[in-house]
Amino acid sequence: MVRSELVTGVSAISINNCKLLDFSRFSDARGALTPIEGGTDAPFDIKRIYYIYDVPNGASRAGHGHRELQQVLIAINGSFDVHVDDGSERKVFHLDRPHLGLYVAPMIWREIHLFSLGAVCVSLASAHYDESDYFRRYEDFQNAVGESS
Ligand code: T46
Repeated sequence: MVRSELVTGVSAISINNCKLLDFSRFSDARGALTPIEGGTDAPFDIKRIYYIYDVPNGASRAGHGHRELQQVLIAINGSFDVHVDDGSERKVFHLDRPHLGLYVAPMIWREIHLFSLGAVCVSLASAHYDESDYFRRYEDFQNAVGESS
């Protein structure tokens, strides 16, 4: 089964659309390698990659929602907690392995907390950077969820 089958067909706004993806690992005496291909391992074509690093102790990132953007978040080093919220329910995913990715669906509020020392968060994104895709205020996000239900 391709990864995209895990997330297609679920159109309602729900934290249940957010899934942990366990990517392949090729390990041998030299170490390990994890490949991620857009459209199969990641359930969308990857248009952008960015990473978050040098996070000071106690700092949090994100704290916003996206209208259309799909993402996969990976703790490529260290660990952190991703809080996902669909306007009524909230769930926390602890990411701490470079072969584990969290698929974050559109219309999900996300916050990232508890970065370990040296943690690096890689984000694979389905679209180029577009500020108009963001909900920067939680009330705006909740209103949009209400309008679409
Ligand atoms: C998300 C979490 C996990 C760009 O110019 N291009 C980019 O692709 C991105 C992502 C950001 N920026 C600029 C915009 C801001 O001036 O970088 C600055 C910091 O961005 P932001 O405050 O949005 O960073 P985070 O860590 O709060 O959120 C980011 C992503 O924006 C967001 O999509 O889900 O990482």
